[in-house]
Amino acid sequence: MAFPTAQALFFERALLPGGWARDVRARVDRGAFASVAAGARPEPGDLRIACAVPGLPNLHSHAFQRGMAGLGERRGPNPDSFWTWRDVMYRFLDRLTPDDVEAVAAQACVEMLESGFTTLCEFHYLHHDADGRPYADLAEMGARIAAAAQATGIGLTLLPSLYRWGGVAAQPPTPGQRRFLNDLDRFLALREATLRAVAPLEAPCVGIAPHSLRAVDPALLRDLLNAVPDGPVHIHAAEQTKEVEDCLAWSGARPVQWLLDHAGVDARWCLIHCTHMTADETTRLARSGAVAGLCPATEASLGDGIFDGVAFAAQGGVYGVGSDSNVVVDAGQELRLLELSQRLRDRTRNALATREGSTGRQTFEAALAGGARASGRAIGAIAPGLRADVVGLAPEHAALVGKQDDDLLDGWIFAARASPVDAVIVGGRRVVADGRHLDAEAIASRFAATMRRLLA
Ligand code: NGQ
Ligand code: ZN
Repeated sequence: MAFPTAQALFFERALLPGGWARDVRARVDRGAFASVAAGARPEPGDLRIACAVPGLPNLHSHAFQRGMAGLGERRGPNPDSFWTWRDVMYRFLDRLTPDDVEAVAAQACVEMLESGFTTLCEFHYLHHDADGRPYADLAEMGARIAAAAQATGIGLTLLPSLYRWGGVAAQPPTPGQRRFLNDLDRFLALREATLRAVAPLEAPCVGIAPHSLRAVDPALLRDLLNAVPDGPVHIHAAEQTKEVEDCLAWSGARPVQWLLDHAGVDARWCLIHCTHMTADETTRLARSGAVAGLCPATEASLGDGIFDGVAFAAQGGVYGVGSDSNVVVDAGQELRLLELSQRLRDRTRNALATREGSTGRQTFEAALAGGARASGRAIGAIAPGLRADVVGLAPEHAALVGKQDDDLLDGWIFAARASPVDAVIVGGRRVVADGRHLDAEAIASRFAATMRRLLA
């Protein structure tokens, strides 16, 4: 679908880097803001939005998992855990074809956009055919993620994942992992093919994602970092206590500690989850400039635990949010659950705010900055030079009506039942109007056909 493009946007109210402004006119050139001026007048042809905030980056997703949302909620014969969920997930992905992945990913992207996410950082490890053999195009599956992003208009950072082992200390992979596996040489070829696959997109980014310290060994991680010296590096770390124990038994260090000690963790890095850290790891991670990639809805769903956001934020740690397993896809709800989980644990209120004032505003701006850093794209604010990614909130929505400025963000994040996101612009192109993605119907019907077949 060709999305309508705007040369200029006019916001009655907008959240700019310096705070809320009125009557903002933003000119767009090749998908980026060319100028942003407050106190301006609208001109004919401007795309008008009542209340505009920057689009949020979704810094961690496995899009195909949207197809199994709600299918991991049955008690089994043995105690259920993250690891039994992972078995369900492996069985679900066993039969997925490239067409299936594209259909499911497109639906996930539509839902992301409708909820206020405008960039998808896709942590992509489902590379090979069902028998574990690579496709003729090594990046066949990555190309389907790119196709879904292109079809829906969402910005894309594609993070092909290097997955070599089945557990720490180079344990052999299990059959359920056969579609993920590569050695370094084939991974680097896959990455080249991924670069070609994303080339038709607007301002794409390709990073790397060593899956976890369970899936790569130290020498492989070092060789990977040497081979790809620039761009985002994402890795899962310390999501489950078993992972921490296994890592300690193998190396004498906890996962985040090991990475900080050995991997050169800096602002290029995004460590996903970091649920289980000591106070020392929390301080060191905050100082490293790396992004903590938090996925509160999935972390709750999988029974991971609660990230120490209060200490991390107080020490200037950089964080953002992701929808990970896509069990729910909702930008506002991720921020809500992030804050509420801290309150539940500590029996406090306004836990993640590091200064007086709106918690919604502070967590929203944190997630913009952290998500932008993790994405490696020029995004995260309504400012010249950055991608023109904007979310419009409906001021008449029940959770927003009568409110001003920061209260609008708090209303969205903490008090809305249905999402108040009504307009979404990505790279200057309108992809959501009146809360609906412009191609939502066709994408939903492809998704429905795929799901009926998969679940029959
Ligand atoms: C993943 N998901 O890669 O999809 C993982 C599960 C694993 C989350 N950690 C697999 N939420 O970590 O081994
Ligand atoms: Zn993940």
